[in-house]
Order: sequence, then structure tokens, then C-alpha cells
Amino acid sequence: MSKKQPDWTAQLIPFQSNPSPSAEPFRHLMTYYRCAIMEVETKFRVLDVQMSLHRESNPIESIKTRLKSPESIFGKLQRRNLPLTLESIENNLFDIAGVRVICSFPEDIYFLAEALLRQDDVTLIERKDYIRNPKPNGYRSLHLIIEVPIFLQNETRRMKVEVQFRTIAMDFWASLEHKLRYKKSLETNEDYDEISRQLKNCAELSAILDRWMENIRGQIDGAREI
Ligand code: 0O2
Repeated sequence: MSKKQPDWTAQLIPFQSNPSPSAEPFRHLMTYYRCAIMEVETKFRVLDVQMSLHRESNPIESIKTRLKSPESIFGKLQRRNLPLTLESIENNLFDIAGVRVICSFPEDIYFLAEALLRQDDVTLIERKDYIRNPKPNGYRSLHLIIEVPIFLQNETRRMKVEVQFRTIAMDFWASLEHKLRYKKSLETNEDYDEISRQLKNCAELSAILDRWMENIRGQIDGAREI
């Protein structure tokens, strides 16, 4: 028998200033975030093509996008004791729209991030550099919260988007760590400390791999210029 899922959208609606018992405003907001994802993804596709004109290959390996689910939005508002309103979502949650850019090399990440931030319509809200300052568990990635305009029929809205930049090695580690951490609640495992230590070692190895591959690229590019 299928378990009945709670209707999170319906739970958000009664708290809205708009008394209409309809999920329309929430759906509209999610659509605006989806549009913002499209805008940001296009910006990266353009940069990737343009940067490939000056190099042998494209700096971007792949782009993944995701819209936070209503369940996750609702859960995050509740955990933080925030009002369950659309206004509160826009003002407090900056990762509703997510764009993950997977690059070949760490230095490509910084080129792309700077190129993005130079664009007239992009505003930087927050920057967290977990590549230069990895998290204690070994997590590496460059996170930017940016604001971009979306051009609708009768208005322009500015929407926040979380951009995560990772190399293939960083993404490999983060994806597996995420899977291992959430598959079984790792915190309750009796070997938690040992597992955490091993995961951190793997993160350090992946950082070494990134630097090594970048050096090899440097050698190849240097040899080509001679
Ligand atoms: P999901 O499903 O990927 O969205 P905040 O997002 O502000 O509540 P925090 O920790 O201040 O939380 O933000 P931060 O550090 O920018 O991290 C946000 C996102 O980065 C996470 O989103 C993950 O995607 C990723 N991330 C951060 N730390 C780790 C980590 O240790 N391991 C892995 N695998 N990913 C990490 P969510 O909301 O957790 O999940």
C-alpha cells in the first residue's frame, strides 16, 4: 500500500498573505526559480563555448541543475523556525535554485566564477570557498549565491541561485560521501570516527589528484607553447 505523502504546498498556503486557498503562488515562485536556473545555465554554456575558443578543450565537463523540493523547503523553514510564507522562502532560503558546474581543473573553476561575476546583471550575495578552505570533513567546492534577473512578460524579477563549482574529483568525493552519509545514519554508526577519518583521507587524495592533473596540463600546455 502506498504511503500517503503530506501535501507540503498546501501547508505553506494558509500562511500566505494571499488568502486564496490555492497553490498557484507557490507554483509561480517555483517557476521563477526554474527560469533563473535556465538563465544561469545558459550563461555557463556561453562561457564554456567562448573559453573553448582559446584552448584545446572546454572547461566545463557537465552542468547539473536542481530545484529544491517542496518537502525540503518546508523542512528547512521548520528547522530554522522561519515563517512558512513565500516571502520567507525568498528572503531566507538561497538554495531553492541550484546549479552545479563540474569543471576539469581547479583553475577553470576560478576563471569561470570570475567571468560570471563580471557580468553586469549578476550580483554576488555570498561566496564560500571550500576549495581554499575545505570543510573539516574534507568537502571541497566553491559556492556562490548570486542574484540574476529573469525577464517575464510584464516584469523583471531578481532571483537568487546557488552555484556550486567542483572538479570531477571533488564531485566524485562529494557524491559518494553524500550517499554514504545519508544511506544509513552515519552519526549512529559505532565506527563513525574511523569512517570519517577515511573519508577525509579520500578527500585529501582527491585534492592531490586535482593538483597533479593540473600540473600535467601545465606541462602539456608549456610544451605546446615552445
Ligand atoms: P542539497 O540536497 O545538495 O541541496 P545551508 O544550505 O545554508 O543551509 P550551509 O552548510 O551553510 O547550509 O551551506 P553550504 O556550506 O553552502 O552547503 C550547502 C550545500 O553544499 C549542501 O546542500 C550540499 O549540496 C553541499 N555540501 C556542503 N557540505 C557538504 C558535505 O560535507 N558533503 C557533501 N556531500 N555536500 C556538502 P544541502 O542542503 O545539504 O543538500
